[in-house]
Parts: sequence; C-alpha cells; structure tokens
Amino acid sequence: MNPLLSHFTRFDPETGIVEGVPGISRRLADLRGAFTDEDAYEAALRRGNPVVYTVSSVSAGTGEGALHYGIGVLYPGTIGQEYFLTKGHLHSWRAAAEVYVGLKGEGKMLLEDEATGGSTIVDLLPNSAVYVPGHTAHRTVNVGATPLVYIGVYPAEAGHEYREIAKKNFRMMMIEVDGKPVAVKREEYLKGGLV
Ligand code: PAN
Ligand code: ZN
Repeated sequence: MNPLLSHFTRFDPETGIVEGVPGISRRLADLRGAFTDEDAYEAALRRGNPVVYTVSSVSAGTGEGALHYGIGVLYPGTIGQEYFLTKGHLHSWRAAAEVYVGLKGEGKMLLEDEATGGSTIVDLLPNSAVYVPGHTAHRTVNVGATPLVYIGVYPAEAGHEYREIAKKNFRMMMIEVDGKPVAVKREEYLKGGLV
C-alpha cells in the first residue's frame, strides 16, 4: 500500500477547501481570452480582479490505474452577458475520460469533441453526474446565482492541456438573456446575432 495514500478526504462544501491541500485560485486576470466580449472583460478588470474559481486537487494515488480528483468552486457572476466560467481544457492523455458530480449550485458543462468540433451542453446540478469522454474539451459555466460546487474524477495520468483552448476557445458559449442562460455559437455572437 502506498503510504502517502489517504483514503478519506473531507472538504468544506462552501469553499471546496480540502484539509491539508493547498487549492489553486483562478482570478479574472488569469482568464484572459476565455471571455469573448473583450471590452467587457477589460472594463471588469479595471473594477477589480475577483476570484472566479478555485480547485483543490487530491492526487494521492499514483501509477497505472490510479485516480485523481478535484473539488471545484465556480463563483456566480457575469462579464458582459457571459457567465463566469473555467478556462477549459483537454487532457494531455487524450483518451482520459472524467466524471463530474454536481454538489451545489446550477451549472452547465460545455463539451467539445476535439476531432469533429461537435458540441454538447449538459446540466451540472446537485445529485447528478456528467460523463466527459476522452478526446473532449470541457469547460464549466456557472449559470446560477450561488457558487457552483462539483467534483471531477479523472485518471491520475490524464494531465491538463490548456493551449488548444487558449488558441481557439470553445465553439459554444453560455450567455445571460433576460436573466436566463442561453447557448449561442461564438461565431454568431461575434456577428451580433441571437442577442
Ligand atoms: C477539473 C478542472 C476544474 C478547473 O478538475 O480542472 O474544473 O477547470 P480548468 O482546469 O479548465 O481551469 C477537471 O476537469 N480536471 O481534469
Ligand atoms: Zn478535466
């Protein structure tokens, strides 16, 4: 048995903080390029640099067959019409899938097949799970008014690859229209349609 392996993890359901694990915080300034409305992004940054989300990762198991998991807390908010979101990534080991379990709040997951560009948007809600297949870019969006808390479990060897998303972003986006979340194609949004 791996002596570093801890079988039991307790986390704060409000903050996602795991005992003994330093979490990472992503602030608005870390999310340059993730929001489509650049003017709204720059204007928001001039007003402040809030924490948009935190992730506490538990990576006790190592080697073939091991799993890692992270507890994410994505705060509510918007930049222009766009809801607060995570950077989004592919796994470096593309075949690595992931299971997300919603714990609190109201979210959506944007899934985008790397080969076809095909998009799927799935609810991320308490008492529900989302299966993210391999070869699929994934991003979490908080479309509610309270923190979105979730856990994501993935192979220890998955790795995180952010460059592809940073280059071209996701094809779909979630925007707020009349107080409700609406999915739009980025190219349509950029043309000024559907809003
Ligand atoms: C999650 C994500 C978490 C933060 O644990 O890492 O939601 O999103 P970004 O990593 O895109 O900033 C996961 O999918 N891990 O593989
Ligand atoms: Zn992932």
